[in-house]
Parts: sequence; C-alpha cells; structure tokens
Amino acid sequence: RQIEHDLRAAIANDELELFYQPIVDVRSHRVNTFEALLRWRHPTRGLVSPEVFIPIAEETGLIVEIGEWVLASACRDAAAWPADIRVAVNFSPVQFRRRDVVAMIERALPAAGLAPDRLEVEVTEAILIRDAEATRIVFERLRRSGVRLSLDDFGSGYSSLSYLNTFPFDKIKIDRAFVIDLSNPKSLAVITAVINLAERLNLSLVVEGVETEKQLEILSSLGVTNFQGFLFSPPRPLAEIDQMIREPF
Ligand code: G
Ligand code: G
Ligand code: MN
Ligand code: NA
Repeated sequence: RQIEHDLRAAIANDELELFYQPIVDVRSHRVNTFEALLRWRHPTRGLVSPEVFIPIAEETGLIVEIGEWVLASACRDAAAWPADIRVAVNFSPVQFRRRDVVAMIERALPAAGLAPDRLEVEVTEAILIRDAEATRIVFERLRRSGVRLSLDDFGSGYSSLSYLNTFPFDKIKIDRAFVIDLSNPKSLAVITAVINLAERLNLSLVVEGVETEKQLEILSSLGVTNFQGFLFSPPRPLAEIDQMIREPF
C-alpha cells in the first residue's frame, strides 16, 4: 500500500507533528495538562487523521517507532513548560505488548529532562482486556517510577468497573459519548455514578468532548472540575501553547 510506504518515511521526512489540547481546571481557569495528539502532514494528501494512520501503524508495527518519536517529542516539549503542567501521551496496545516499554519510557524522561510525575500515560480499555496480567505488571513498574496512568475513553468500550481497582490508575477520562447524551436522564444517571465512583476511589477525573456552556454547567453542578473539549480549545500546534499557558480560560 502506498500509504504504508509513505508512513515508513514520515519520521525521516519530518512529516509528523504533535498538536496539544488543554485540559482545563475551571477552579483556576488554567491548563493543568496538555494532551499530545499526533498529526501527519502528508506531502500530497495533506493532514491525515490519526484515526486513519494509527491503525495502519499498529498493523505494520510502525507504531513502535512512531510511539517512541511521540514520547520523546512530547517530553521534550513539556520540559519547557511551567513545572505544574503535565503532558499526556496516548499509547497503543501494540506498544504495551513490548517487553521494553517501561525501559523505553524510563529512557525518554531523563533524555528530555522531564520529571516522571509530569508524564501521564493514556491507555484505553482495550489494553486491559487482552493481556491483563502483563499490563498490570507494566503499570506497577511505571507507577513506581512516578509516571501517572490515565484510563482514556472511559465508558466507550468494554468498560468494567473492576478495572478501576485492579489497575493502579491515577485518572479516568470520561468519553465524550456521555457528554453528547447528557439530556438523557439515564445517561445523566450513569455519568453521575461514575463521577461519584471516581471520587470514592480517589481518582482524578476529566470529562472529554465538552463543546457547549450548557454541558459545562450541568457537569460543573455534578462536581466535575477538569474538562477537555472544543469549548475550551481544539488541539493546537506547539507554537500556540505559550498563549494557552499565559491566558486564563
Ligand atoms: O486528535 P484526534 O481526535 O484526531 O485523534 C484521533 C484518535 O487518535 C484518538 O483516539 C487519539 O487517542 C488517537 N491518537 C492521537 N495521537 C496519538 C498518538 O500519539 N498515539 C496513539 N496511539 N494514538 C493517538
Ligand atoms: O481518543 P482520545 O481521547 O485520545 O482523543 C481525543 C480526540 O478527541 C482528539 O482527536 C480530539 O480532536 C477529539 N476532541 C477533543 N475535544 C473534542 C470535542 O469537544 N468534540 C469532539 N467532537 N472531539 C473532540
Ligand atoms: Mn487520549
Ligand atoms: Na478519549
């Protein structure tokens, strides 16, 4: 496939770029985390969505090399931000199946000069299902190094509440599907229960995909303080980060 061939060359040709989307704490009106979101500027296809090329990268194993580039770049970028701002990096299950994933992360941090507790590793539930025991061991090791673990897209897949106490997560990110459906009383009941559960388990909580003031108002009334979504900002290039750090949301 042409696209696979092109993807192999993308790193060397400097076509990959990280965008960053803020997670805002509405109590301080400040960013507390930026999530790194990968973009591919293809010379002829233009900006290719990760939804298109990440699956190809996973099938071909290229995700390992790409993931290393993403982590190194995100850590290097974050090292230049104020020390109370973290960076969140998405990891594919394919990366977690590698024996050297912990060593890879433990190398990237000092190489970038980033304290481990400023990195959040984001994984989806898919990782927990296929290889629960091996994943748990990797998580425990990362946790001991000080790296934080986030459960991304919570509620979108095969969520099991048992994941929340059998894996050492620091944070859950509630999937935007719940936000779209807030006017449905049943959906509201589910999200309320998840918010309470996170509180009881001492987990940080982010709600993703917040697009309207109305959604923000409802979620705030349920006690949510940390938000990610177009209402605050879409993912933006690195060059626009300084402004997002300086100006209150
Ligand atoms: O940024 P956007 O909403 O287009 O991202 C689409 C999907 O691609 C999201 O599910 C996101 O988690 C995933 N994605 C973005 N960047 C990365 C990355 O660096 N690594 C992995 N594994 N997935 C990513
Ligand atoms: O799957 P993950 O949460 O890693 O990826 C985040 C994705 O969600 C990014 O591709 C980003 O562009 C997208 N996203 C972020 N905020 C919003 C939002 O408010 N609405 C919608 N529709 N998508 C969003
Ligand atoms: Mn994510
Ligand atoms: Na998500």
